[in-house]
Amino acid sequence: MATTRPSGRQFPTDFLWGSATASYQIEGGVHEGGRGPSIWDTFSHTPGRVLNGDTGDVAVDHFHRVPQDVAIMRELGLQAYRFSIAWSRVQPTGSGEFNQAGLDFYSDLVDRLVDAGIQPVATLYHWDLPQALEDEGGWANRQTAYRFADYARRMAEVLGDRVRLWTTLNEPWCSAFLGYASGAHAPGVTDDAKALAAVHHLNLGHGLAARAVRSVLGEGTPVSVTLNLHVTRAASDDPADVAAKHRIDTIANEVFLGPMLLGAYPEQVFADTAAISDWAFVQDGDLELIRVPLTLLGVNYYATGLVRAGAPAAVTPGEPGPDGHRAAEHSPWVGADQVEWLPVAGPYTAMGWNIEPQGLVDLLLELRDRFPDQPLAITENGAAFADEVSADGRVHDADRVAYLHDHIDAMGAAMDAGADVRGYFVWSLLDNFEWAYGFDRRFGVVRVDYDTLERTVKDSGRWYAELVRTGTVPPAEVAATL
Ligand code: IFM
Repeated sequence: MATTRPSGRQFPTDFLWGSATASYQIEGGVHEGGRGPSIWDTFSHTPGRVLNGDTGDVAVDHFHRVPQDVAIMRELGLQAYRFSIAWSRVQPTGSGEFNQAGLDFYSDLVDRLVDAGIQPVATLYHWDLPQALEDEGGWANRQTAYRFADYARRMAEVLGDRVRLWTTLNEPWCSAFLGYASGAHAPGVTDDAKALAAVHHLNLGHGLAARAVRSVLGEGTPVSVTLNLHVTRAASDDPADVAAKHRIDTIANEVFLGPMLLGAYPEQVFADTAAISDWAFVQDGDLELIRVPLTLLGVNYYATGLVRAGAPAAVTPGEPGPDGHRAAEHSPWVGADQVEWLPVAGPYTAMGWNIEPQGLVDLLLELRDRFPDQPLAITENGAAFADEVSADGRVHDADRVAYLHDHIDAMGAAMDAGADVRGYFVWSLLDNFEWAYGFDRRFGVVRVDYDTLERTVKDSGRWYAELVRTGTVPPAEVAATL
């Protein structure tokens, strides 16, 4: 894949460059150190749920390889590392007793990062809910939001002296709609009303957890949330197509941006979902709790979508759907059954996602216009490709280098136009368990051999290290020579 944008853009010296991972995707060690089961253990061990029957039992064995993985980050010169905490590792049933071995695991990780000069950025929830809480209704149960805040408070007490930025939730859209509507992700529930309840309880959990962290560490404590804001385009100017896009914007983005940043749900969502839910789970005072000042709004960006008015086309369960998500028999698009997703022009990554850096510019400029005082960070961006190890032992992942090159330049262009972006985290540090696609899709800038668990820095990792070192976007072609 050729690059489409220029090299050489310079970033501010205080811009933060990092990488990101998530607990279930990398840790393994699922039966060690007192960890309790999470919904992803249950889901991945249910036949047919994950491609090839893959599980995170071993994942990439990060649980046993923290020193090595931190050493790789240091070698790459990373300034920050965004990791997530497996709730059931530190509190096996999601309520009650905490597990000292689990707390020690993350405390050791954070110590090693600090020693290596890497800022720890902790995400409290990246999809691995303790199974015991799911047994009580999971995110469809309001109590989960309170349990989440209790857990957040404890983590602030244990790690708060060293963690530089707290993130409450990663991509709550996925937790709610892939988890409880399409069922393509854990816990695999297909109940639209529960998905909407989950939306609200995730929002409430965000607000309560942010407040809990700040109650321990002080009001000025840096807190963020990470959203996978969908960049969706209408197929035409026809008002029906524009309305279809608006419907997706509402259920994909506004149901989180609204309460978290503006203190209200968009009125449209109540109309669009009236046949499914009366939203009686929104209680007096909830919206005040949910809206907290965010130090950073985390933005995850990968691709764009295209819609028009009409009945959805049939999808093949298990295959990438035209909306970019793994298709299932049930749609994740609650209240949007008259919206048709259309294929977007390529090129594509191995996820079937279109490569469109301009989508990132458009997204950042929209956020600039709507929330001019809200600092942003790109908390995930990256690409899956079917990498191979070359005869020279290296991974010449030129497609990934080109993807990163173009998206990082696009981010810079948006910053030049006034988007207040403070940092960028490449997804992902390591090849890892890509949820329902198992180990079949590789996102890492560091290769993991899934037989030996050996790590090899790919050309993209070398290129990214050069970017971090110089603060300037290197030409993509140099990657193979670094
Ligand atoms: O691997 C995921 C990550 O866990 C959440 N954001 C998208 C990534 C790629 O699908």
